[in-house]
Amino acid sequence: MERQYKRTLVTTALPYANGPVHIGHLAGVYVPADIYARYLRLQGRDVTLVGGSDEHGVPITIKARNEGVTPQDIVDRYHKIIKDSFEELGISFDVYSRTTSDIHRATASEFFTRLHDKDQFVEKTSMQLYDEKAGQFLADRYVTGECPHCHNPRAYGDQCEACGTSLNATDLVNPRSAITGEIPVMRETHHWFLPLDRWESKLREWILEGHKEWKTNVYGQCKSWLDLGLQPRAVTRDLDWGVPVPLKEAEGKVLYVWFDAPIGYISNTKEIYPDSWEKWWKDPDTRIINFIGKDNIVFHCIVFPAMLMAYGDNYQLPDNVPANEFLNLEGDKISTSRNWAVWLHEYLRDFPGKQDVLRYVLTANAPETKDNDFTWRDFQTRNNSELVAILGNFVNRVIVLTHKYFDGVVPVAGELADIDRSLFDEVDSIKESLTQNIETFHFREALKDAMNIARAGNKYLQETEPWKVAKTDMSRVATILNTALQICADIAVAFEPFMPFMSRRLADTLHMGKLTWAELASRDIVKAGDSVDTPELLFDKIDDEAIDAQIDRLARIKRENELKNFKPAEVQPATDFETFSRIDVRVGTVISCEKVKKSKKLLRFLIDDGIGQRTILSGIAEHYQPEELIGRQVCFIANFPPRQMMGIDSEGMILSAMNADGSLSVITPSTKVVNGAQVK
Ligand code: B3M
Ligand code: ZN
Repeated sequence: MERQYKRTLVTTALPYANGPVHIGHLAGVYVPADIYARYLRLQGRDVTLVGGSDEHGVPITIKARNEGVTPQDIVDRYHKIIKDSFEELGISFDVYSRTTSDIHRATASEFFTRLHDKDQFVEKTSMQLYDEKAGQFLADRYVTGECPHCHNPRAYGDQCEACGTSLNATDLVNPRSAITGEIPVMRETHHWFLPLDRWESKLREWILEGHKEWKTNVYGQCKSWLDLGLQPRAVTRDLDWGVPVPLKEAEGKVLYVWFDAPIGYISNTKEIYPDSWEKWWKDPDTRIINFIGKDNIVFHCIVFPAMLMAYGDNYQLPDNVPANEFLNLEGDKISTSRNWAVWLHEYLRDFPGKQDVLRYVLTANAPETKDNDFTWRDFQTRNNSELVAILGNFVNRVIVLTHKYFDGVVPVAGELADIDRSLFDEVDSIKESLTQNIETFHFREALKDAMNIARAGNKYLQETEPWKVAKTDMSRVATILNTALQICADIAVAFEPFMPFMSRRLADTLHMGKLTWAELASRDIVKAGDSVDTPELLFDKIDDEAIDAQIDRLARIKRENELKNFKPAEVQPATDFETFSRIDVRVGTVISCEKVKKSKKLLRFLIDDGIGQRTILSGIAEHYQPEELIGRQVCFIANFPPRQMMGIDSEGMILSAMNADGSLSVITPSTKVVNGAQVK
């Protein structure tokens, strides 16, 4: 029997305030969490949705250093962007706060002090990486180097993003300071460690025995961590940005960001419930659910629970941590540093009023069990052929017909026919699957269930054809449209967690009050005699132009990254003038140019080489339209022996330079020269 709880605390990973949030964050954490919290509210259950900005950590100080501003400037900027864009997307936080708040610093300090007073730390003096030029220790992202596990050359001091391994800075091979690029030296320092090994058996029992129902990707990662054996983890850092360690002997040290950040869930709860926050954290009648991305599993399933166990005081542990995998963008990993992302605040600017479309597409493509991909074409297709053509079309037809035949008043239904009853039965069974899927965090499947209500409605209209029946039997039309209007109301309820803006607009059109999950699939959500507003399209088509603009933007970013990261090929081994002079490079004018049939790469050139004309084939068809080369002067090697390709004799080789993105650019003289001129 499923345990009954009095309330649910839903937490969401606190995004680092060193940049805006992007669609990967939304698909991984915030849209699923909001779906779940909204659903619980529709069920009339007591729920609190907690969010906030994670404002400490080295990425923020590095960004501040690079911009010549303070870390507080950085977090103030991005906390606002993140908070405002979440609000505009309809992420229904009960609190969205920040870890530079006074209440957080006090809560995190108290948490550390309590563990310190209970002797829950191990103190260690160890040798750490130190940058003599910058005059500071190198923790976390302040140092990069080769990952000892997967040999990723750009692993960080706390984690390798390639294989997800959590690292200590001293584990890195060939470490380099991210501040000065210098090779760090080792210097002695003193830190406080959380002895995770002490909690290993309790964690093993709690997770591996007690939570077999967790998602396999979460359960699996915890098991492999526990099987590896847990090690003490440093919870303090030699940094000046963070929550100061509340010990006089710890001058100049701060709490490790991953120690203070999860405590942010507690401080944010305190902020909105100053007198009753403890019932959300220390009452076994509260169910705690942590929504996170897969790179945060260890911190939420191993480290923070160990901290809560060490603290004691009846702190409750999460009942589930439904971590998602990663969302990629157009086949490539989303990356803040490479600007390879769709930023939420930019989406909201470029697609005003289309919050629901993004929520829908990110849920439909959510990386719930494996990494998945977002493409702009898929975004457009789902909007146009699912939201417009299925959902919006059904609702619009029903409301238009209600106005056409009954002046916008819900008609009285007569005796139901079999087809009417089977529609209601179908929505009944959809509701069961929909509820089950949301309860078990299968939001992609749940969204399909919700869309099946609209599909069933369309099929019902097609089969009952009220526009034809209207010629002979208006009472039958009344029953059909009353039934169809109930399905429209079902859509308003079922989609509220997924697309709250559309849901509210539709509910208002149907003059529905507060929505409840209980009314879903009932047969009289809208009452005969109630009026229905004039229809407004719930969704409109997204045209190619809007999508092309986004695809072009990404193409520009890709080119910029390629140029930025371009490393010229190694210079060839030494040669000499005598060898070079045997290669006869000439200038010629392109008389004609055409694609070679059945070849993707080859262009056929006829060149005036000053002596006569020669045919040369060149593999640049993917980089040039033939007509743009006609009349141009090109450089070519004149004394290569003729070579047959695709049955054509090619007499020479046209010279091109390869750009960072692999594109080819033909070499031409800077001023017009005579055909046949030698290149020296
Ligand atoms: N700031 C987000 C991340 O690792 C991290 C989450 C903290 S949740 C307490 O991208
Ligand atoms: Zn690695």
